[in-house]
Amino acid sequence: MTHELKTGGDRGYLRIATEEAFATAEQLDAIMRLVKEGRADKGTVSLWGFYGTSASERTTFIRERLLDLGPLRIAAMDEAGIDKAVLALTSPGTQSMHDPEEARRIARNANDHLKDACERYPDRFHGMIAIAPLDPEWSAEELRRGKEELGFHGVQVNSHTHGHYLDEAQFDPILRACADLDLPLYIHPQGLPDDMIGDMANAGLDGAVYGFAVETSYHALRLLTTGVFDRYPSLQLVLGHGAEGLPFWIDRTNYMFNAGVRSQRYDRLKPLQHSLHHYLRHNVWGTTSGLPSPASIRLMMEVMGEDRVMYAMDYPYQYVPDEVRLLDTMDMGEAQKRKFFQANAETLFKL
Ligand code: 1DF
Ligand code: MN
Repeated sequence: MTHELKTGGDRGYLRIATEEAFATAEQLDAIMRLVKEGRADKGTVSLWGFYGTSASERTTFIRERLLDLGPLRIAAMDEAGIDKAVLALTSPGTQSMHDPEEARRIARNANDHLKDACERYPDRFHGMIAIAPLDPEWSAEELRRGKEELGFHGVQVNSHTHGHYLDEAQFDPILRACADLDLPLYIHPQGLPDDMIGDMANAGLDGAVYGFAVETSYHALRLLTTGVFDRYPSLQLVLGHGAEGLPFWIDRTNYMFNAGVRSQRYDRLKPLQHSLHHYLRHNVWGTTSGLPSPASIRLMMEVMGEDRVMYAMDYPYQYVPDEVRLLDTMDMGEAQKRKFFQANAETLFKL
């Protein structure tokens, strides 16, 4: 142990964790019912068939901690020196559901439940809005309620909705509401769609270990390459897990994207107003959830800019206080470290 972890800014910055998960009992019950009735997609069966039923130490901890928005979570934050958590309804949110009425009810109740918790701990908890992408028009209204009535700071969409992606025209009301309301759009992974998962679950690689990054980086690239940020230049996209690897790949992605546009092979690939690098530096923010790696963080800062990289823990999926110590002591200027742990999150989420 290098140093004691305390809240309150003893190292010159507060620590704000920006990808922190909670669940509601109603949400988990609905997901587990789909799994038991054989109506969930393969990715959900792989994840929640395990997290929802296993009696292992890890899964018991995760279930208990997801459902808690009270003293257990505050104690865990105190122990890891986390001053504030930006909280979102855990993956897949409502996106495994088939019935729009059920998805709307679960999202609305989760938002009200989170609002109560934020009122109990106003200096520790901040809320992200849950929506029901199955019903984009309702979701746009819920975004307005979430911002104006609940005082929330962004929206988390758990990647695809039954294999459909936010660049598709049906979801435009959601993108438009995010842009109009100035709400950051956090795209968080979930289980892979049936037509993508292939043999990945058999290989044990479908989840947070690897598959999440494949599917979520694909989702983000669809938004970048189809011109969503030319249509909505003010829209701000947030990606976890080192921006899902995009900063590492961006030169090759940009080169081959341009080659694809020039070839006119693909109907959907049209010239954009800017290079893909430009969108990473003007429309995308990256968090370090589950990726406490100074080398990766420096790469993200170099590619995206040091004003766009933020700390996240990914509680309760990756609750490792020693990772906070590692990042406290990474080789980086004081001002830059304060942006990373505190100031960038305050700016983006208007905390
Ligand atoms: C895992 C991680 C599962 C995250 C998740 O949803 C999840 C995991 C079931 O470790 O298997 O949301 N995560 O946020 O990193
Ligand atoms: Mn997460």
